[in-house]
Amino acid sequence: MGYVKLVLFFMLYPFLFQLAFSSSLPHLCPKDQAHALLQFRHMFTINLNASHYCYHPITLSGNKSTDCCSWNGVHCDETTGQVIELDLSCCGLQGKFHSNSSLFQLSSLKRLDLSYNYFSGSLISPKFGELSSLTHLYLEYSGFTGLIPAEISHLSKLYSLRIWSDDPYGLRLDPYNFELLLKNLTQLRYLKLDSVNISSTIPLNFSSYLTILRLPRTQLRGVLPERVFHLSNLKYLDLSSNSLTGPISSNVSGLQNLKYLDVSSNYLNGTIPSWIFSLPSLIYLELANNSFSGKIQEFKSKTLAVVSVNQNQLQGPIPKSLLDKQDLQFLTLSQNNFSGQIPSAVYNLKTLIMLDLGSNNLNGTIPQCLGEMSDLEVLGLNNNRLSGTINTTFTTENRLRIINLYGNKLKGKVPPSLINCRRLEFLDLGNNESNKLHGPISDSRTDNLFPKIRVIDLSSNGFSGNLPVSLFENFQAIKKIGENSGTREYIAGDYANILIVTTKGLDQELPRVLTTYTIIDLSRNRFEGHIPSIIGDLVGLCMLNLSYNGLEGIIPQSLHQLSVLESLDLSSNKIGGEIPQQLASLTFLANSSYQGNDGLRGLPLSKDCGGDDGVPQPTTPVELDDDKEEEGDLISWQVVLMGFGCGLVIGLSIIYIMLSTHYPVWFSRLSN
Ligand SMILES: *[C@@H]1O[C@H](CO)[C@@H](O)[C@H](O)[C@H]1NC(C)=O
Ligand SMILES: *[C@@H]1O[C@H](CO)[C@@H](O)[C@H](O)[C@H]1NC(C)=O
Ligand SMILES: *[C@@H]1O[C@H](CO)[C@@H](O)[C@H](O)[C@H]1NC(C)=O
Ligand SMILES: *[C@@H]1O[C@H](CO)[C@@H](O)[C@H](O)[C@H]1NC(C)=O
Ligand SMILES: *[C@@H]1O[C@H](CO)[C@@H](O)[C@H](O)[C@H]1NC(C)=O
Ligand SMILES: *[C@@H]1O[C@H](CO)[C@@H](O)[C@H](O)[C@H]1NC(C)=O
Ligand SMILES: *[C@@H]1O[C@H](CO)[C@@H](O)[C@H](O)[C@H]1NC(C)=O
Ligand SMILES: *[C@@H]1O[C@H](CO)[C@@H](O)[C@H](O)[C@H]1NC(C)=O
Ligand SMILES: CC(=O)N[C@H]1CO[C@H](CO)[C@@H](O)[C@@H]1O
Repeated sequence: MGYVKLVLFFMLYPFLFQLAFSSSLPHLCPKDQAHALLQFRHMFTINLNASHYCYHPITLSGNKSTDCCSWNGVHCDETTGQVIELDLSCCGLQGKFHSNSSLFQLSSLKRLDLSYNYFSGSLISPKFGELSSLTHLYLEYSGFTGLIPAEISHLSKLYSLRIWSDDPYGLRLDPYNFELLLKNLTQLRYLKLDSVNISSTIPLNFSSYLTILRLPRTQLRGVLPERVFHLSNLKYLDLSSNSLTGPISSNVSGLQNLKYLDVSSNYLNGTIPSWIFSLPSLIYLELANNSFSGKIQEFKSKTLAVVSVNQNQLQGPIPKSLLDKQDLQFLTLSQNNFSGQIPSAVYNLKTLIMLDLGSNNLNGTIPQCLGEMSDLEVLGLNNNRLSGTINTTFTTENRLRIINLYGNKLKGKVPPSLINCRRLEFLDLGNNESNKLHGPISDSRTDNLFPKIRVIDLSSNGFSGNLPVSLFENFQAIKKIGENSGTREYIAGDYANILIVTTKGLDQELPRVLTTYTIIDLSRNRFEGHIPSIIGDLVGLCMLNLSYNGLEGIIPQSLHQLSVLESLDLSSNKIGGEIPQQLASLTFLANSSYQGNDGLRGLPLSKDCGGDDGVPQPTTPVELDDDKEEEGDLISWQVVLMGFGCGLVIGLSIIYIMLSTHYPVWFSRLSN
């Protein structure tokens, strides 16, 4: 990840540089300016806790008896002493920002940065339009609501305007004012309006100086006008998460400097025009989640770092030219109809971090060298037609966090070197039904096996032998109960939202999986022997499915420690005996949603069986079944409840938010 940040940092460096406030020589600021600043400061309280975007909050200090030009974030003109630059970003300022604010007395201001504060519910005052010297105005994530006033368009010297609303319904820009703004701000180089409700088509009159145009989540609709691509200085274009329709014009040339193109999450269709593949400086290409069809052509850019075209209707082979991009870090082609084999030359992509080819039509075998790609963290080959063995050696240096081979036709033994994947959080080898993976999944080594694993799905294969006790012992991440409060962590961390995870247990595709959602699914294999009581130590477990195996013996009492378990399926085994009384302490049993409990013996009856609110699909309550008792110890039982404890429901609500704030976190931190 450090490397990605580095690359993107350099890519954005010229723009970040504009932000750097130049240092100036000592000088005295006029008293009225100092007074205005102090007065402004006293309008607000400081809340340094809230904004997670601010890593180094600035303390706004002012001392009447010192020169205000020496205060943090304040810069003055060297000759007049007037305040010309004010950087109050990340100061934790909290309170209402009124039109009578003394800030508007600083009439010489050229740069004003108020981003990342809490002026919650404050309107953007028309008085901003009177700060006529402004070249840079940053109002990102600072809690402003209402309408962006037309007066902003008076700021004809504006070079850079950045407004990002933290509330998607909070800020609105009238389509007419939007056009006005664009027409009048003839010097504009950098325009970013993020999550501002504009709800119009894209106007045609832009400043031809525009270098960075970012209008994501602004409810833009209609076709993407060709005019946008005639902005020859454009380096950075982001129109993602809007409602743009139709094809992208093919009649485009120039754009020698375009580094970043993101039109993902729109309704664009047709083929991807060939000029996109010819862009010489392209680093970042995001076309995901549209309806593009046809083939991908060979890429000319040598600098590509990110190619993300997932969730379209693309087909054909994986382009060869992608395999010699020395800087490629993210390649996501999933959820299309790409066919052919995975070229083994993929190994040449030494910098690749994410290879997501899932849900396509790929066949052939898994290239042998994949386990040797030293930077690879995410390998998604699920839901294809891959066959043969997993004949790769995972080196001890590998950094894999996700391996998803679900839904292929793989067979043979799981490579013993899999145990070298110490960073693994998600392993899905499930549903390789037609051929079946088998073999022992652990060896005699008992230390450090998958300490970070949170989801392991080996279902519908041919694994045999006793349940792998030594594996369970090392599932450190499941041995604690995940915290659902505070910031959410996702499997695969920061870039998880460009990864779609499919698991059978969830029976749906989740854009990202909360790290608190832990799954062990070993169903439909040939495991035998007893259920080891050590499973009871996996207290963070949300879902355990051991059904359709040859397990026998009794249910260990230790299972009652699984206090956040939402789903337990032990059906179709040869488990016998009493169901331990202690299982009554499992909260989901108290919540009584059962299914298919034929033959349960002694499962504690709960008081509020079935039908109560908030609990999904309660079915048959538990009953004793004497007939089954006569069949000896062969008891088939199943308890199912999809609950709330482990965050699936929370996870789903997060997905919505994720779709509307599409940026990978690591990216927004750098670029906003
Ligand atoms: C303000 O600055 C003066 C001069 O440097 C210093 O003596 C005084 O302690 C400062 N006051 C505060 C409140 O920091
Ligand atoms: C500024 O306006 C607000 C709201 O109208 C008012 O409450 C406040 O007293 C005013 N402050 C000054 C210094 O006039
Ligand atoms: C355009 O900017 C000028 C200031 O240069 C201003 O006088 C004029 O009113 C602005 N036009 C609009 C339509 O806002
Ligand atoms: C805006 O663009 C349209 C189409 O290019 C053009 O006809 C019109 O004259 C432009 N208006 C202004 C004010 O520049
Ligand atoms: C693209 O979508 C539009 C509707 O937005 C539709 O009319 C058109 O036929 C589609 N074109 C293709 C090539 O699918
Ligand atoms: C996927 O591509 C294959 C050809 O490789 C084609 O036969 C099939 O119809 C395509 N499937 C879809 C859903 O477009
Ligand atoms: C795995 O790859 C090695 C090295 O190429 C080869 O010798 C071996 O036959 C392969 N095994 C299988 C089962 O394909
Ligand atoms: C457990 O796995 C079996 C077979 O893979 C599946 O049919 C069943 O629905 C699963 N149980 C739960 C509760 O998901
Ligand atoms: C005993 C117990 O944990 N009951 C829980 C059942 O589920 C509801 C939510 O649907 C919880 O509020 C209860 O605490």
